[in-house]
Amino acid sequence: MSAVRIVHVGPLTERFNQRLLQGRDVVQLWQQADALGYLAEHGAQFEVLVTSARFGCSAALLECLPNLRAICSFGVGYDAIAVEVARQRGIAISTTPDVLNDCVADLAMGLVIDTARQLPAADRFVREGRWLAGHYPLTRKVSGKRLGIVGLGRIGKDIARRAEGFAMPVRYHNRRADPSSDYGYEADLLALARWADFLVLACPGGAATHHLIDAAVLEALGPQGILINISRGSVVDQPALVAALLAGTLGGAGLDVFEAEPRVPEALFSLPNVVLLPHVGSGTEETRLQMEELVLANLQAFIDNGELLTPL
Ligand code: 8YV
Repeated sequence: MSAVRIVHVGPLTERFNQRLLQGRDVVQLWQQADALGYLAEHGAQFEVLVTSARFGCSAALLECLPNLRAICSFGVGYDAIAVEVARQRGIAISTTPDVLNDCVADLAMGLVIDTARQLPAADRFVREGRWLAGHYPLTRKVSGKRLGIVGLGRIGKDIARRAEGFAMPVRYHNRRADPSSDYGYEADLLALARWADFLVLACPGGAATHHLIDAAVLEALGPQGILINISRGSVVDQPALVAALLAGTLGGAGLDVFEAEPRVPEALFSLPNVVLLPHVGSGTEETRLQMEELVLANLQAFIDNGELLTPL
């Protein structure tokens, strides 16, 4: 049994919860009737915290853990982790980058096609017997259309590579141009939205990108434009998005993430040009297993030699 005490803040799969327990001194915080009361009494014992992109780690939680040295998170997003507070205290943070790029990029392209060709609505049309009464309306072509990417990071680049297979010209918007990329850089997000047929959001969440996609960007994308979001719901001004879709001033939206997950605006449920997914970007057996392995490998490396494998 390792001497390092670990606090596990939110349940993942039962398999992961059990693997984490093997040979380690782990307290599952969600099993405590009064988690904050428990931490007020015992918080000083913990050196490592295990969490996920969803559960994160707030500044208030960090305050209860005066001797914490590392946070190992399941997921690549860290917008729910109080990163600045952790940095100031010298707490190391690991996430699970790269292992989920394929699945998230696959899902982004899936949403591009599903939304433009209205596959879920066409499927409902067949299941409800409506084909017997007439043809499904025409939809929009994907191949050769212009794809704008907001956030050309690791996942954004994998989306761009896939889009090339569909002969789609790609341009991107980042805070700064990426010298390692040959794709066209657009410093002005509105100009990218005006140019794009599809605007795909692959940037991190958090304060720096909060409501980056506002009513003006949606208007620039326009009645033929389609918004795809596989990053974070907070990047989009969701009421503005709903209003644009209901008014028909935006052509469609394929969304895997929402501002107040798992709550999704019901006004979108009946729109055939909107595809709604329950945050499943990385949600395949293969990828989730690799994410698990990487969390455990980070944890073990930290316990063994004080170093994380994939630090932020
Ligand atoms: C999470 C995610 O893994 O990686 C991320 O940032 O959003 C997902 O892949 C999932 O929500 C579990 O926390």
